[in-house]
Amino acid sequence: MEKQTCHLIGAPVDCGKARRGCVMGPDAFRVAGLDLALKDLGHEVEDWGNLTPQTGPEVLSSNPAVHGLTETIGWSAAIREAGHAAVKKGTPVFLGGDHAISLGSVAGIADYAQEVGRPLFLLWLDAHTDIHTLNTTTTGNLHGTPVAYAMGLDGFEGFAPMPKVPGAHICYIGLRSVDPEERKAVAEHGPKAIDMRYIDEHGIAKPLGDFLRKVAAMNGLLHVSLDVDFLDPSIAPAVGTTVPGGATIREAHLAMEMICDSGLMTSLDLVELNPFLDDRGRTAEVMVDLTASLFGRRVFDRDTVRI
Ligand code: 4U7
Ligand code: MN
Ligand code: MN
Ligand code: MN
Repeated sequence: MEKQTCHLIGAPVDCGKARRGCVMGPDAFRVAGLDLALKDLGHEVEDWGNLTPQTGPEVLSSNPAVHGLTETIGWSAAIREAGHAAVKKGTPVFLGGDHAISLGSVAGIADYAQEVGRPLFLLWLDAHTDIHTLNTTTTGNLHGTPVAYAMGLDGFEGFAPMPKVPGAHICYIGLRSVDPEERKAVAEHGPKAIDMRYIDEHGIAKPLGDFLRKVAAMNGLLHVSLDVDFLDPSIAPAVGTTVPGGATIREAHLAMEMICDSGLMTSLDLVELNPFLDDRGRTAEVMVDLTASLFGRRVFDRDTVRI
């Protein structure tokens, strides 16, 4: 992999759900040695520290379940601005924070994609589809909404409009918890939805390879959003929304290695790590190891060792 300049953008967002702790996520990634892992691989690392939310007028949703809306809108604006500035200079790595950070990160990258006239693709590695609008969410947890916002679905009053990402440019892998309203949205708007059943039967390489080839054929930018709950809770317990039956450590590393080999990834979210729930830092370490695979760590260099 070519040498990259990685811009670490701390986004300690904790308002996208009820259970607290993701506020400590960015610092846990640092403590687990994310910067050193990237430097060891020959990349340059610039740590932007932790962002703070912008302030604005209070916004109320007509859905009484929705909470943390004004704060989330303020975070989105700050993350969007930082992401847009960072992607012009290198590879942004957004350190969450809960998945509400992607309401900002994807928007910032979409702004850039529009400027340079290239299509943006999203690879969403998650147990969940995160495709609720403010009208369909029953929990009111905004970490369950960033894909709907990216696609330009209605019901995001109060959020600045963003350049739309078409459903056909989105691929989920790892799904195993999808709400009825979300199932309808996926069927209607067409993101590719690879669930765990599909991975059990066919493996992860085939659908991921197909998607990466599509991104390459269209000269797309690729934003990867890695939710801790993509992984099986037995290897990654530090997340509020554990769902059994997730990706194994090898399925996850293979995905990272394939993305790396494609050379297509232009930005990354690491989200939903709740260090308060961790077991001696092991989830943070798994996430750092996966990021290292994404940025080129290998058991063997295939150019020098015959496999
Ligand atoms: B995450 C949920 F109801 N769908 O809307 C919701 F199951 O970023 C979960 O993927 C959302 O962790 C999970 O609250 C959001 C729930
Ligand atoms: Mn999830
Ligand atoms: Mn998620
Ligand atoms: Mn979660």
